[in-house]
Amino acid sequence: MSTDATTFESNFSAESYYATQSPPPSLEHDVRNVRDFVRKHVNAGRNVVLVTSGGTTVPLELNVVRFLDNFSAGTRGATSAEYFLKAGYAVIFMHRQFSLQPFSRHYSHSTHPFLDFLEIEKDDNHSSARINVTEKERAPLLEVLTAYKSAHTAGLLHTLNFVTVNDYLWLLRAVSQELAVLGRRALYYLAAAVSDFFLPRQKMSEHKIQSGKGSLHIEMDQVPKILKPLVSEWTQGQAFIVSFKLETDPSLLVPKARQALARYGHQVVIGNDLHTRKHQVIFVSPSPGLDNEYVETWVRIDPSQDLTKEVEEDIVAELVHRHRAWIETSPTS
Ligand code: 9Z3
Repeated sequence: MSTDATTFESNFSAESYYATQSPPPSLEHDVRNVRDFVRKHVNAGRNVVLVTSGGTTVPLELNVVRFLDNFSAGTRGATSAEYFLKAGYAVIFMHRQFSLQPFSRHYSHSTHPFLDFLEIEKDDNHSSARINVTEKERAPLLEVLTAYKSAHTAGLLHTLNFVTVNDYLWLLRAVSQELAVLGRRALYYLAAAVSDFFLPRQKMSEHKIQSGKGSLHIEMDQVPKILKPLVSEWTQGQAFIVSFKLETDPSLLVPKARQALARYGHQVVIGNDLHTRKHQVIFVSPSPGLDNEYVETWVRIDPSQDLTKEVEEDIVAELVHRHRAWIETSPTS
C-alpha cells in the first residue's frame, strides 16, 4: 500500500474504500457472533432489526491522540431498541462505545446515577452500602429491570461496538451480509451519526501531530455513500431500510430526505432537526407506484401532556406496521 499522500487515490467508491482501508481487528470475531445470533432467530421465525446508534469518530493520527467526533448521545438508538424488543424483534444494537444503551440508559451516570440508589450504613465497627429504592423509583425501576432481564434471558439483544467511522463501515457491511439470509424480514434502523469526511490511513501522520508549525490544515476525503451498495448489493433490495437525516436548518429536511431516497432507493428517511428531535420527526418515503413523488408524515409528541412519553415509541410502532406490510408484499407483486 502506498504511503505517499500525493499519489494516493482520494475519490473513494465503496469498493475502493474497502480495498484500501484496513478492517478493525475484532471484525471476524464480531461477525461470528452475529452469525450465531442471526441463525438462532431465523430458525425461530423472528424478525431482526439492526439498530445503529451514536456518533463515529475520525482519527487524525495512526497513534490516535486527536479525533473529530459526530454529535449523538445515542438516545434515539437505545430508546428505539427497547421498543423494537417490545414489538417482538431480535435486535442487533451496533453502537458507539460508551454511548447510551437500551435499559441502562435509564440510569445513565450523568442524568440518573446508580450511586444515588446506594446509602451508607454505619454501625460501631464498620460501614456498608445498602440499596435504597424510593417508593417513587420502585415501579419504573422494576419495569426496566423486567424488560432487561427478559431480553437477555431470551437472547434477543446482541450488542456490537464501534468507535471510528472505519469500524462502522466495516461492521455495517459485514453485518448486512449476515442479515441477508433474512430477506424481507430484516429491518435496518440507521440512527448512528456517521461522519461525511475521513482521513484515509495512507494520509495520516503516524505520531501525534506536532504544534510547532503554527496552524493546522487537514484535507479530508468524502466517506463513500454506502447506502447505495447496502440497498442494492449487500441486502439485494430485500431488507426494509430506514435511514435518518439530521439537519440544523429545518427547511432542508424534506429536500435532503427526498434526495437520499432518489439516490439510494430505500424505503424511509426519517428527518429530524437537531433542536426538536426529541419531540418530532418527519417520515419521508416514495409514493407507491409514482416516480419522483414522495409521501411525508409527521410524528409528534406533546411533552407538556405526558413527560414520560418518548417519540421513539411512535416511530417504532409506525415502522413495525410498515415493515409488516413490506414482508407481506412479495418482491414481484
Ligand atoms: C440522527 O439523525 C439521529 O436521530 C440523531 C439522534 C443523531 C439526531 P441522539 O443520539 O441523536 O438521540 O442524541 N442520526 C443520523 C445522523 C446522520 O449522520 N445522518 C446522515 C446525514 O444526515 C445520513 S446517514 O447526512
